[in-house]
Amino acid sequence: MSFVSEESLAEHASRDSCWIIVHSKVYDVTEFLDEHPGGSKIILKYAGKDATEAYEPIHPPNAIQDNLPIEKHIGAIDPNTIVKVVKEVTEEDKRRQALMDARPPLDEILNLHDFEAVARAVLPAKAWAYYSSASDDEITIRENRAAFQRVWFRPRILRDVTSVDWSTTILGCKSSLPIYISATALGKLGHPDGELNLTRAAAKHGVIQMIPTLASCSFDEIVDAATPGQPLFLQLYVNRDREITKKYVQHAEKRGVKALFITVDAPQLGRREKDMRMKFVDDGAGAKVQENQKDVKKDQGVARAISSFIDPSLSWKDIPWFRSITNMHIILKGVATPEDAILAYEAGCQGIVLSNHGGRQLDTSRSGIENLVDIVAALKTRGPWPNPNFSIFVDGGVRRASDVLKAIALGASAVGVGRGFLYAFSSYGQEGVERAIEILRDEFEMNMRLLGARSINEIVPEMVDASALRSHAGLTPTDNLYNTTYQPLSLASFKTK
Ligand code: 173
Repeated sequence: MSFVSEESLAEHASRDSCWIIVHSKVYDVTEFLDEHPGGSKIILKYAGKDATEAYEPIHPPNAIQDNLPIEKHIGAIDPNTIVKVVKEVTEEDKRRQALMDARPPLDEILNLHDFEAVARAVLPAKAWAYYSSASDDEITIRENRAAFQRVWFRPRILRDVTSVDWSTTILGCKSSLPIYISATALGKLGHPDGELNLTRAAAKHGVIQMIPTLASCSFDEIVDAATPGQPLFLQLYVNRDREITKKYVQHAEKRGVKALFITVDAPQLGRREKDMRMKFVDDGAGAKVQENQKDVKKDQGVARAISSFIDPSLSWKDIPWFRSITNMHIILKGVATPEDAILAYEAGCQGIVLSNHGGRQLDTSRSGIENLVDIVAALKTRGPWPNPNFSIFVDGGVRRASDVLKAIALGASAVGVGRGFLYAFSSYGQEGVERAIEILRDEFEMNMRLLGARSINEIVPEMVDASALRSHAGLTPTDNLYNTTYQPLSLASFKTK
């Protein structure tokens, strides 16, 4: 096999003819330059060179192979002769490395907010902006926290709580906690091992991971990293080309995925302004989105740039089609009203996630925990409750086991945690995720004892007072840990000379 030579690479290192290397393969991207959602400038920086490092964290794994016409696949490169782009170490890199070296020891991390504080300090600005951002004025992301504070406990006493058990079954799969790891995109922005940090920690601790469609690692890499029989769910963004979605779904089922969580709250991505402001920061790793292009919108952040395949025409009419292509459980992720909860139930879905996408979609939409109350009441009018064939999940703003217990008391089967685990691996890798799980486990033990519930079944509606949940005003003690890690939005900055 002959490799593409260094000489020919050098000849194709300009706007007129631009070859780049990704994962030891050479691609001719000349005609694609002006179509690149991230702008041509960033690609040209790697003309004739290896772009893998910059490409990896912000592209779905097979983006190039799958989307570039085959005649543009030039060949392979001898891995030993790859022309590396020597990444200069910036002052910012040095500052972050110093913070990495000075991270609190893991055993001094006491709660999930601590991971968030460390992640905020050590992540590249672009990654932090992408992960932490929410839509518009970021009211909903903060409401997600505040809403849990409006639910108060009504603990029972003298119940012999010597042994307490917080394990449960989620969609037929055993779980050591009433929590699953919710899908979050682009894990490699946070850590070189990306989502595999979650897979490995989940395997060790009996937790279920929901694989994101837009993971940085490929679907198969993640499934391969799982232990035999480890339960996995899949989050699905539905492609405009249904054949692609069908193949993806059927492949997932073949590989043993147990449930399909179809995201239904993102026909278009929300405007996340922290992420969008990053287009003004060129750290050389792909953040600078759009400068001189007319055909791509100037205000895209990382997420919008890679989400154009998502089909906004998705509708209730598609649900029977999903049922016809898979036997996996079908769960709609992003339900926010009793009307839609009932439609999902009548459409034969096996469950719903009451979610506002971590506050990243419609701003000033209500929290999942608040919607839970209305939705359970509506479903009770349609048949026996709890219904073993229809599960309700909640996500958004979960930082404590007490948040989870409140959701369970109000009728949720389990709760999704996205950013909490994302920040754990962004700051400490797999060990961080393991520590996060241990912290939650300790919190479950303590809170269940104090609540007088010895098992998940004993967590009943009478154990909470949710009468203030609907009230969006009022005095509540400040959630200091959350407020300290929360980064306020910023306004446009003046030009500096
Ligand atoms: O919330 C998100 O950022 C998200 O779901 C997404 C969607 C498309 C591309 C990248 C991320």
